[in-house]
Amino acid sequence: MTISEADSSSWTEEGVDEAATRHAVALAAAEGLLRADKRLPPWLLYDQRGSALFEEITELPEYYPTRTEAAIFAAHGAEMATTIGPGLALIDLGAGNCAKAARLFPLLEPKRYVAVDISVGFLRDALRRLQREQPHIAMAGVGQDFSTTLEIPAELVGSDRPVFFYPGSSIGNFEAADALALLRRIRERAAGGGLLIGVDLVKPKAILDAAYDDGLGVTAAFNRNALSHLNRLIGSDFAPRAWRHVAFYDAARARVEMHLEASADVEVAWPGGRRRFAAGERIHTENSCKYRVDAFRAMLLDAGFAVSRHWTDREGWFAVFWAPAP
Ligand code: AVJ
Repeated sequence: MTISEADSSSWTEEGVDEAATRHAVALAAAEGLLRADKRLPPWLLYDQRGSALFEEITELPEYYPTRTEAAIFAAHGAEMATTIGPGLALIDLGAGNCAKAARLFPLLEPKRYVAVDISVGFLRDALRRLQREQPHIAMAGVGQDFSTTLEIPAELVGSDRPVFFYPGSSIGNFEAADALALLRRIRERAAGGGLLIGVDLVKPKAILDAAYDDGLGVTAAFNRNALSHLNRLIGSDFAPRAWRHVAFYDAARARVEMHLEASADVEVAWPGGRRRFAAGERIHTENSCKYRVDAFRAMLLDAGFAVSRHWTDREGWFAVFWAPAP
């Protein structure tokens, strides 16, 4: 479905945002609670409140990734633009409020801007505003869960060079095999352009532990909100306050894990399922994988990109890679 808007931005949308589909997907996700390694999908973290809490997280002193990445773009954006070259269609994966991409417009001067996000309502408003400010860039929104499908209508890219933009180290949410599969999917659609991607790097455990378990408890609220979201979607009866936020860096796996831990014995029920949790039992809600520069470069090559270059902050905490797709 494509909706043309009065302001000339176009719109395509898939079923992901329809309430019925959402409900079915969430019900399937709840099956993860019946497994031995109990887990919930990380997208449950991002309803309206979850997205607002994540924005709060990005401003916490402990959460370094957002500001470190922004500093890298501020310091090296001009050089990135020269490296990437002109005539591009910028395809923003997980665009959200489109702010990160918009900050690059003056440098990259894209001919077209395609914003992709699973959360359509948020995106639609942001895009409409942006189109008004930048009438010379052809803008379009695509409502899509690009972790499973990545279909960008060809007319949205036209004859411009497709440059995918995937900031924030969101790639870290995927385990290695899934991350590689996503990079391959992007590569197949990036011919003549490439991928500009932000990646969080391996660093001392104390820094990572604090970044995902902040003093104000914002990350804890963010984590617990996944249960409220699930309750709303499928009618489960989790009491979020009875679950403790647990987050830690596992150096052997180079990833931060987030869990919710039952504070006491509880039984949780939902239409089609129920399960007892003993005090101390955990539900795994998110992984945030950290990379070494060499390992990530190898993954980009494995996905079919040409030799990449990258920019980093002075401490080497975060990296932005440009991976050309010849
Ligand atoms: C949005 C996936 C990049 O993993 O750092 C922040 C999400 N989780 N604090 C990350 C998150 C806990 C964030 N990403």
